[in-house]
Amino acid sequence: MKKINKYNLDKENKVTDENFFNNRRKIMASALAFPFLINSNAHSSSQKKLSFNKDLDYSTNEKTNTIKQITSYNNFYELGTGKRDPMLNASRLKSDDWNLTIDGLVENPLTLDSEDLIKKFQLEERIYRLRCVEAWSMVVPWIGFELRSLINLAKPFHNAKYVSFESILDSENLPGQKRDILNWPYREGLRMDEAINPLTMIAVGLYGKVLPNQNGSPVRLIVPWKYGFKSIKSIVKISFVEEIPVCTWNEQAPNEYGFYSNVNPYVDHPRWSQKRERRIGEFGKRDTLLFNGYSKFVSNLYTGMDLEKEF
Ligand SMILES: Nc1nc2c(c(=O)[nH]1)N[C@H]1C(S)=C(S)[C@@H](COP(=O)(O)O)O[C@H]1N2
Ligand SMILES: [Mo]
Repeated sequence: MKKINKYNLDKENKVTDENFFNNRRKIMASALAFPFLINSNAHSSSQKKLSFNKDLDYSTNEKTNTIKQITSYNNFYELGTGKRDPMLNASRLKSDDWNLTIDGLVENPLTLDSEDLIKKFQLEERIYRLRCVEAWSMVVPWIGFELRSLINLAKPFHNAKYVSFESILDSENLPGQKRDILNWPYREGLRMDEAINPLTMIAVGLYGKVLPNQNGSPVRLIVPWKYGFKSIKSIVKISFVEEIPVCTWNEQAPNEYGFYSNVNPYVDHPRWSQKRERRIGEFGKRDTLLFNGYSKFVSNLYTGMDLEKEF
């Protein structure tokens, strides 16, 4: 039985500490030296620009993937199962007149439209690693706000133990939903303490502009220490619930995808290793880090848990 303390957390923490320390200056420096990175023209010119602060506490200083890589190599099964399908079918996602409903065990249920999502919260840019369970990774400059700001607004009751998320259901337009490849709509969930962790983010943009459709327009979740599939796209509903919520990939193959799905090089997927990963745009592979390198911020959430059983 492997417990969390056997993973040599101190060593992991030291490595991430150094990374995060080095970040602070480099982020500022690269923003000054390469302003075109922020005004990339790979987003269509019609896409709305966002104003935001740059986060210095949680962002990585690693080289960001290009806007082209981030928008042409995607997982978004509603738009098809191929990596280029989400880009090719992007216009099939109807993201105008969007409403995000927050309900369940809350004092203050509310509905936010696209304008509210951009205006109601102070937006910031967070450069995070995204590690897909398929063993590739990217570094993305997301723009959004902490999920806990939204949670504070909704005021969940004490018996709300989990947060459940639901994506758009539109089988008329979304090509992937014409087939029963998954049990639609796509659903995900977090434990309340994971949801209020400051790393957990609601993203409304990337590279300075609103989200491209293929990346989950107009609003998605980002949980950087978990495998990419937890970061649910194009959310229409967030519910506060008492019982552990249904999660699409867990429901699909419970022996392969657990509820937690924390990035963990010591627990392999039953059909492939999770020890290494390919950063999109690079040759060769890198070592995968426990909690995707975010141990410092999240390892305390799992103290005493057997991460091999609760994967
Ligand atoms: N609604 C929905 N959200 C989703 C998915 C999906 O198929 N549908 N795929 C997930 C997976 S497997 C990954 S790796 C990430 C990919 O995000 P990106 O395409 O923005 O890099 O989105 C996640 N969110
Ligand atoms: Mo993924």
